[in-house]
Amino acid sequence: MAAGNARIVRYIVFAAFFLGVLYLISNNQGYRLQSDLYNVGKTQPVTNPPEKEQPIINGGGGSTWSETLDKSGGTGSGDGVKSDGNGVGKSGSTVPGSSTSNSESDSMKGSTRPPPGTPKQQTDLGEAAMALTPNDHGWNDMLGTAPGPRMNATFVTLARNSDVWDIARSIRQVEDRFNRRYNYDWVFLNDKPFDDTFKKVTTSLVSGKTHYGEIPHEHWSFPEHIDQDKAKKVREDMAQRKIIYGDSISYRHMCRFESGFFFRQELMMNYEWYWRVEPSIELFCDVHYDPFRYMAEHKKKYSFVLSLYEYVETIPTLWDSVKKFMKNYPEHIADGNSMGFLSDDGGETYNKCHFWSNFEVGNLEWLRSQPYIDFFESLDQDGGFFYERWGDAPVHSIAAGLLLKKEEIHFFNDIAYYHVPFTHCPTGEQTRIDLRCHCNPKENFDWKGYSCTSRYFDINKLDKPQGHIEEE
Ligand SMILES: Nc1nc2c(ncn2[C@@H]2O[C@H](COP(=O)(O)OP(=O)(O)OP(=O)(O)O)[C@@H](O)[C@H]2O)c(=O)[nH]1
Ligand SMILES: [Mg+2]
Repeated sequence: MAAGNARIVRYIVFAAFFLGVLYLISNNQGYRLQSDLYNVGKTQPVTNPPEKEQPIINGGGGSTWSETLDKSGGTGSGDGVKSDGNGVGKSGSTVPGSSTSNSESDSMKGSTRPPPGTPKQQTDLGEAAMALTPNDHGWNDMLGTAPGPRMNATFVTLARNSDVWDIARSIRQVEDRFNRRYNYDWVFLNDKPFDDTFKKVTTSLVSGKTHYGEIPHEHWSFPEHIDQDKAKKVREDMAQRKIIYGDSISYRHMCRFESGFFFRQELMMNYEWYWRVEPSIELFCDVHYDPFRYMAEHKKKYSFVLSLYEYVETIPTLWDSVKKFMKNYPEHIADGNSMGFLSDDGGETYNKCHFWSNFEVGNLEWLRSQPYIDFFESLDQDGGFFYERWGDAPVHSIAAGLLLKKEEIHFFNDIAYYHVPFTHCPTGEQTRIDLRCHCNPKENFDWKGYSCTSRYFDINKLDKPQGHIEEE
């Protein structure tokens, strides 16, 4: 009897030990899945992933902070969902809230608004088509990681350490309206080393990887051929005439850098597409699809949301330089270009129209191509970045207008945007409702007298969005 009791006790002890081991194994597995999930969004983009982290030119301050900050509690980016190592959410079990609700999203057809908490669901994430309109499947799937492939793309911001809180606001909006579902990387560039606060705050807000680069001196200084005395006199004269930023040296370095160097910083060489974001901008509507993928699939190279006339005092001889370039490099001028956007007399004079470059989604390989580099270097030799105050907006716009076919320039009506003092609020009430916009349509600049956007529509023979007549 005693022997029988001892055997039962042994069985119980053995069973308890076995259950304990089982419990430990299953807990461990759960932990591993969880950490996979939260690390995966910080990997490189799907297409042409860079082999390794690249330091900036001259071995300056390029660094990657995502790995050094513990982000495994979520990033504060909406639902905190990350994508897998391929940049897309895994179908099935690892993306929270993406269990099985195909029928649910089907049943939402016709409505533009999913109930709060509706889980996103896609079975074939890698191949999923983009929903471009409310009638397309998946339009309402605004929770969780977005389906579909990722482009080799990054956000890019030039900023000073003192811009940290203004860029934080911009990032928050870009993440909430778009990137929390896509987890694209973000490259920050500065002529000085970024400080820890800047890195900590921005890394905590971006759902993709963050990279920080210090701009090499030769990209942020006077080229040798510039006559310093002449440049100084220009600044003094512009200060007297109260031309905005007319007396600023750093603003001129900024404009020259954005015109000719940002796209060839070592960190940017890892990418094919960029979306430029400045401090204190606003995004007023949800971005329902991937603008990078839209650009790639529709063969676009450059895009804009706002256009206007440049302040002539800052570019008196810019067009002379452009004409010199056209004469010297006729082979770079595209057939079917947008000269009609830039000039009212077939190229004799510049009408000052330009795309506002504080917002840009564009192709980096185009900017790194020989035609663009020849264009920039030709302008740079003429010295107008310092002898006048040429902005990167007219420089990029004239390049896009002359070196690209006109179909390669895209207007994003559905990306609602503000940079002081102008607003692009999508035309058409239904569009604004579908996109859940919070901008005041009365502030939309597109059809006002000082905008060049009508001209863009005219030369491309495009129909203006419904509702534009009421806004004009
Ligand atoms: N690192 C660095 N960034 C700068 C400097 N000056 C401007 N920037 C950045 O360059 C971009 C354009 O500068 P802004 O001052 O916004 O110029 P702007 O848009 O023409 O003028 P605002 O109306 O003042 O916005 C922004 O992203 C700035 O943060 C500078 O001296 N150093
Ligand atoms: Mg700005």
